[in-house]
Amino acid sequence: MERLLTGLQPSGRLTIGNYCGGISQIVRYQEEYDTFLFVPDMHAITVPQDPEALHRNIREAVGMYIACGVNPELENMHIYIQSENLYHANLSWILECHSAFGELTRMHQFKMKSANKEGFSAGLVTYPVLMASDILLYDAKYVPTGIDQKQHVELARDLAIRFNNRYGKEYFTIPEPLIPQIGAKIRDLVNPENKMSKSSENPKASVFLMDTEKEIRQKIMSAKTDNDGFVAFDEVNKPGVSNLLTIYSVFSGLSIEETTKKFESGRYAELKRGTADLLVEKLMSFQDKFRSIMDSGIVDDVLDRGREYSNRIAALKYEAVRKAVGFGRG
Ligand code: AQP
Repeated sequence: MERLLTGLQPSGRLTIGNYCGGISQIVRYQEEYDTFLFVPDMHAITVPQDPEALHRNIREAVGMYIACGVNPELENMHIYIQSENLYHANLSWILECHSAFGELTRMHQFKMKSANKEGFSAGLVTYPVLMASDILLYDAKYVPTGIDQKQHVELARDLAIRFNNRYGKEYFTIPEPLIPQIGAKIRDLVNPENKMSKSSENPKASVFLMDTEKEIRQKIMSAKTDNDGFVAFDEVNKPGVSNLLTIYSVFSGLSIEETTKKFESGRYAELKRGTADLLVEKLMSFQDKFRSIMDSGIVDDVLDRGREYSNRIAALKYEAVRKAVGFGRG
C-alpha cells in the first residue's frame, strides 16, 4: 500500500474548510492507502496558544476526525500526535540546514501570517521545514491538502530531491500534494477573497464543525454574495455564490454542475437556505458522534497505538538520515 499523510493544526476549532480540504479526503482514501493522520501541535505554537486550550483542542481534533468518518479500527490507519514523536523535530533541524533562508521567507503563508506583525516567532519562518520532515519521515507519497498548503508540499519535494542528490541515494520518497477538485479553497463568508480559517478574527467568517444550528444558519444566511441576482458558478466574478455552491457540493456529494442546476432558477436566499439546511443536518450528526466518542475514552487508545507505530517507522528513517549527514560516531 502506498502511504498518505496529513495533519490539521489544533490551533482552534476545526472549520468546514478544514473538513473539505483535509478530513473529507482522508475519509475518501482511507481504504486505499496506508494512512498517517497526525495532530501537528508543534505547528500550532508558531503563534501563541493557551496551553490548556491546546491540550483540549488536540484531543478534540482526534474525536472530530473519527466523528467525521475516519475509521481508527483500520489496520492501515495511524493517528498520532506530532510532539509525541521526537524524530519530527530532529529531522526538521537537519532539513533546516539544507534550506535557504530566502526560500522560506518567500512562502505565501509566512508572508501572510507575518504581515504587519512585529516580533513574530522564528518558528513561523521554519514551519514549512517541520512540515517537510512530518512528510518525509514516513516516505509519504501523497499529501491530501487544500490549495493553501500546496506550496509547502512543493518545498518538501524540493528538500527531498536536494537531500537525495547531495547524499547520493533515494533517502526520501518524493511526495505529491493531493488537492481535491472541489473544496480546495473554501472561502471566508464575510470576505470571499480570503480563505476560511480557524483563526479568523471575524466570528462570522467561518463555520466551525462544532457550531450550533443557530450559528450555522446565521452565518450562512448573512454570507456575502453579490448584486447580480443569479446563481452561477464563477469563482473569479462570483466568489461568494461559488463558495456556497462548493460547500453544498462537498457536503452533498453532488457535482458542481448538479448543484448549480438545483439552485439556478432560484434566488440567493434559496441557495443559502439549502446550504444551511444541509450543513445543519451534517454537522449535527458529526457533533452527536463526536460527543459519544469523547465520552467513550477511545481517543487515548487510538493515540497510544499511533504513537508507538509512528515512532517505530520514524526511527528507521531518522537513523539512515543521521548516518548520511555524518552525525555521531558512524
Ligand atoms: N479554507 C480552506 N479550504 C480548504 N481546505 C482548507 N484547509 C485549511 N483551510 C482550508 C486545509 O485543512 C488542512 C488543515 O490545515 P491546518 O490546520 O494545518 O492549517 P491551515 O491551512 O493554516 O488551516 P486554517 O484553518 O487556516 O488554520 P489557521 O487559522 O490556524 O492558520 C490542510 O489540508 C489545509 O490545506
